[in-house]
Amino acid sequence: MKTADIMARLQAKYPLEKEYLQAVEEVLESIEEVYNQHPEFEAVKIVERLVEPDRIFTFRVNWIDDNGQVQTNTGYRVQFNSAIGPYKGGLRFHRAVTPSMLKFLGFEQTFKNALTTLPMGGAKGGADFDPAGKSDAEIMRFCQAFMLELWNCIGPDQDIPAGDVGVGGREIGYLNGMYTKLARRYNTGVLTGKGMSFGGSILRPEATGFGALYFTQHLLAAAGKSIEGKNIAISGFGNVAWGAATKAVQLGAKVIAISGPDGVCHIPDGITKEMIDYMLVMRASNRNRVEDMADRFPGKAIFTPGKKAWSIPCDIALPCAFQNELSGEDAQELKANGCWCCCEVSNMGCRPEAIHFFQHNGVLFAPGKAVNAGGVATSGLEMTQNASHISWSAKEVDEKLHYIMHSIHEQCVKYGTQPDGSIDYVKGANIAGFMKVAQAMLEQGVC
Ligand code: 2IT
Repeated sequence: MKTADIMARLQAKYPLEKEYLQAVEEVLESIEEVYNQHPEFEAVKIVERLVEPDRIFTFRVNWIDDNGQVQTNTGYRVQFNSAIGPYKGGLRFHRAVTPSMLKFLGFEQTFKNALTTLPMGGAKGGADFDPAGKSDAEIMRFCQAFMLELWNCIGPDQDIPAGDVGVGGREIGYLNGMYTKLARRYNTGVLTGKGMSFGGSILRPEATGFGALYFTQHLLAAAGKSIEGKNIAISGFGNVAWGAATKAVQLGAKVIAISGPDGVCHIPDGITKEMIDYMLVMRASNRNRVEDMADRFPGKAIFTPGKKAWSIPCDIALPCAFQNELSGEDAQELKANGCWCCCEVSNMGCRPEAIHFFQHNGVLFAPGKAVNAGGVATSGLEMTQNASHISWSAKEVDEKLHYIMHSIHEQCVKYGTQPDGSIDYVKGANIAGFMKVAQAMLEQGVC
């Protein structure tokens, strides 16, 4: 297999699908050498099959806004790969959602889920619906209309969606209510990230951020460093950024910046519990403005419009917002300001130039599919609890999450350790995830 040949074919076939092509190229470059040492994979065209989703459902979603006007959006579910288990992955509601975005996310999810040690295949879905400025009633009607189209394609042993950007606990509640009504199935295991009163797992809301910090701790320990007292810059103020900020503070670090689409808040004394709580209020408001933090905590959070979190000097950068949010220039600015570690928490948060710069300029870097896998892993734990009709304590879930993040780090070390002893976490995560999926495909024949 030659990455260049496969990429040329995919580029000709999907010339406009930039995010998808970017995600596939990153993985293929990492695995090419190992793949070519396995002629049994090549014999059954594992890579050619793995880069294409199993199937994509596309559907129109009609709903009525608060003014009585009919609105139309497009919804999707990309069932990417089921070699190691039922399809699993989040739903994204964002105005920029396209098949390319969901194919990249489904592709990444396939490897991420393989890393979790749990039996889950990869999927992603969502709609080009923009939650910004929508009322609660509009969000509910949209979720119900979306599920009216989706319910037939999913099921607890088939495909289990969850949240992602624009889909949190509130949206999962509305989606689950409609699924239950349509399917007349009261087994609560078809969506994860549910409320605690109807089958949700304790710690699922925090899990992506907590897991990211546990992974960061392992990465720092492997480099002979610790997180205590370090300055951390975080992008975003959604569920993932909130969990990351909470755990960072618990572990003795100082979060000195959070950012949003409108700019950055510099927090020189470090984020407080009140500010972390306020992130949830900002997210729920659908205003999508980080300046609200500066208005609420004058003098403590200093807002600069149009700037990113990466303009604030820090030790550790944690992108927690959106794909390609950290550019090559951002990486250079971070390094020039003293940053020496970047753990990507968002899916494909860093541009390839940024990753290249970090890796060649002594900045420790780990990719999203390893760092953020604690979210979907805890979704897997929610599925286990639902299937066995029990619920675990916070301690039990947290211990399992710790174990999983440790195991993901070990897999990165196993497959990513370089001849000079350094760890290439991009290679490590991609090869470890790939080997598991490829082996599962091989053993199950061409189907
Ligand atoms: O990107 C992700 O891993 C998620 N949005 C979570 C998916 C899940 O099924 O919990």
